[in-house]
Amino acid sequence: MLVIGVIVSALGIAAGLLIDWFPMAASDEAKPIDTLWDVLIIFSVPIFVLVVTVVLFSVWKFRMRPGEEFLDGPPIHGNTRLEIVWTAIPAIVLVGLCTYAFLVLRDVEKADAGQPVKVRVVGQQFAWSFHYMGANGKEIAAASPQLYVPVGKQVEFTLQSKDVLHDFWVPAFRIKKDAVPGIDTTYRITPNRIGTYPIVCAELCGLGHSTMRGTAHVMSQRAYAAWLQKLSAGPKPAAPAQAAPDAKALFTSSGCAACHTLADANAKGTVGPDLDKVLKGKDPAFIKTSIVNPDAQIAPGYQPGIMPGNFSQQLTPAQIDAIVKYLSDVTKGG
Ligand code: HEC
Ligand SMILES: [Cu+2]
Repeated sequence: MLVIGVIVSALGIAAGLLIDWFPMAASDEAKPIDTLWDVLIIFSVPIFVLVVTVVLFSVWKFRMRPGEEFLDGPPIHGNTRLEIVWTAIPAIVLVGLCTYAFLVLRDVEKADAGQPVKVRVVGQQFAWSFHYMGANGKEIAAASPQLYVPVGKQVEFTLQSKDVLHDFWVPAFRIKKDAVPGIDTTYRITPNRIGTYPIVCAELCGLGHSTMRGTAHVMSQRAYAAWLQKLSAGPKPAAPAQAAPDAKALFTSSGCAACHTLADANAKGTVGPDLDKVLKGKDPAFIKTSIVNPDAQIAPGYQPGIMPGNFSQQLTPAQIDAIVKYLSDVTKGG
């Protein structure tokens, strides 16, 4: 049994360490967390194997044989030494692992010297928005629908929610936390790899939960400064001549495509109505109201409160008009 146990444990640990459990790591916090995970695997696999081996061995060795149906087991009154050993060893292992986990937590939550980059993250069914501080120390009026952070600088997120519980998570950064209506929660990470990484909501928050996704851009410090400059300068006025081709891209980038089907934009979302079908013969005024005030009239078979009600703030009036014209044009035929 001992030989089998040792071999299976070794195989289990090897498999546990070889499996790529986590996505690409893009923050300083990821490494200690991933190492903690590996150490937990090294300790838990042999304990799992030991327990399962003893159970299987006992089932086989002490099983009831024909003719023993009415026999009682031998009267055993405990074994003090054995009980002390099997209580003490797990207690020592647990206290050790908890201490180690606590040290990792303290390490990943440590504040760097100097001011962090502060980002206010607001969750709302079913999108994130990101609010930044301007050079004058005031928050920039325009929010960003995507996250931009500089590489190599600690970032402090303050999480808020406008409606229900959400949970802000960039798996590449590893740490996540709930956004709770009415209170601010915070956490810090230090991005250490330039690239783009998915953002997900990790708390079931309604029918559109699975579409509550975004993109985190980790940029060089110089590119970040330039981007922030652009954000504080405000949105560029939309050029009317470009409105038509832009609208298709807007339809996808504003998140409409995640919930709606629209053949022209190659969108296959099924959370909301199929716009190719329901908008046929509808006038632009109806389409506009459906976007800026979705709960004014609910499409048959759907529920209110699923389509986000804040597109009139997220998009400029020119962008909304472009989407309305685009939807009206592409759903006319057929
Ligand atoms: C989270 C999912 C979701 C997103 C994102 C979303 N919608 Fe909707 N949409 C819905 C649902 C659900 C309905 C049906 C309920 C209602 O009428 O409000 C709907 C209804 C509509 C309607 C009315 C259809 C009808 O026949 O009444 C239009 C038009 C529409 N959406 C356009 C858009 C556009 C344009 C965008 C992007 C700017 C968008 N939607 C983003 C879920 C979504
Ligand atoms: Cu959510």
